[in-house]
Amino acid sequence: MNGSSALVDNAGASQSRRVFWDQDVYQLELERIFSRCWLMLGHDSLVPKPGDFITTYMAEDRVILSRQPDGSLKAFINSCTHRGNQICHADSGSAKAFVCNYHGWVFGQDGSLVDVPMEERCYHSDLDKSKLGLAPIRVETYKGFIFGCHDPEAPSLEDYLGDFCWYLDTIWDGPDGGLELLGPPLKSTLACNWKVPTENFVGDGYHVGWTHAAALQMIGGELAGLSGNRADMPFDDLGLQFTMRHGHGFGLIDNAATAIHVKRDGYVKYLEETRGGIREKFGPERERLYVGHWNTSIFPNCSFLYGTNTFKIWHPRGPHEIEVWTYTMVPKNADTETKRSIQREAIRSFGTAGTLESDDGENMSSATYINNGIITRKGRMNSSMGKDREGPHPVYPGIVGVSFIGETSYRGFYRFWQEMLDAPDWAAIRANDDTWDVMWTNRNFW
Ligand code: UNU
Ligand code: FES
Ligand code: FE
Repeated sequence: MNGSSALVDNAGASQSRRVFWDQDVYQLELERIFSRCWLMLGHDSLVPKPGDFITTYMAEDRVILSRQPDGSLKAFINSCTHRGNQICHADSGSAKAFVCNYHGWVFGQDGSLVDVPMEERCYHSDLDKSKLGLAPIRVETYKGFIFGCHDPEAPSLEDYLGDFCWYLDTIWDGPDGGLELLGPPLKSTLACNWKVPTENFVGDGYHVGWTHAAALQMIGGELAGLSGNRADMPFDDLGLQFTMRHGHGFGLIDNAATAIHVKRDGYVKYLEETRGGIREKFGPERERLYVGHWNTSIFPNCSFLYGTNTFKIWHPRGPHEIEVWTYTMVPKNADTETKRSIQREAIRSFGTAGTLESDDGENMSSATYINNGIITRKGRMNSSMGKDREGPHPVYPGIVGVSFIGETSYRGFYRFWQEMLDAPDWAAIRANDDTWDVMWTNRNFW
């Protein structure tokens, strides 16, 4: 498909509404995106000791992530190789083995089948246990964040994150030891397509002053000026927007990292005390990032706000529903009270009933369900803002848009989404590595 009938039209910066609605698009996403990309599983801090495990999802597949006796990590499908029952029903814990409820097959911390009730009497040495371990999943970590991937042909996690590592290091490495995730996650369901919150977090600077007008007034601080899109808003000087190979991206609001924090000690002080270390370690361009607020998505379905420090996984549940898992991201070496105050503010703003979270929820649902109308569904959505005001940048990797309020990272997200849907395998995606950004590089904006 091309032009106006394409799901994604890169030149025209528009998308078919079917991307939020159609069951066959969703099935293709499960096959071509969720079965082949690196998906966020968690963080080292959630499984610190040998034997620790969490259960989570990769799209709709249940998985177990388990810390091994040697400190490494393994992940496997949480479904018994006998008759398929779900094995582990706990959200997290510590276990020497996982025992299936149904007939009692026992799987080790590494997912191997280690014991079968009455094995000799029932199977007469005919059962090859070595072939009946839980289906393994590739696991790799970057700066403590744990990802899983089903596709052996996918690039390494570091290559998949690509240029985004340069940005992520600023906060995932930080001044001294990086971040941790505070769980257990808050869980809620939202009646929306998984890409609506993902696109919102990757690059929707436009909605902040409008959707969140009342909340921003209540909070005050650096973002109060955005409330209601005031005419004196410094449009082009608010920050920048970034998109990368593989669809990751974020929007930066300068000097606003701690904007949602009502209390001005604790985290605010922590960032002031540590920004010098960031300048030394990473240079002034990344010190700018360190003291700015980020709204971010890691392709396909993990998002976070740095500064606000809410951390989200949008688990799809069909095309029209998601389960939202919300953690809090905190600096590992901050003191306990600072961590607790970051967590309180993150949950107050972007927890299940958070002031800003609830502002967004109705839009997410409306942007999805409106498309049950057959005529409505045949229309398109527009993401053209700032289209001629972006490009490769002399300092910042990837493609950079000139204002926080723009749709650069929307365009990058949907460009790669379509590429993944079209590509038969990772070899085909790799073949585009040198040319993925031609829609930007043929002009020299910066
Ligand atoms: O809604 C958001 N993504 C947002 C809200 C971003 C920054 C501050 C407040
Ligand atoms: Fe943007 Fe309605 S104004 S969706
Ligand atoms: Fe929002």
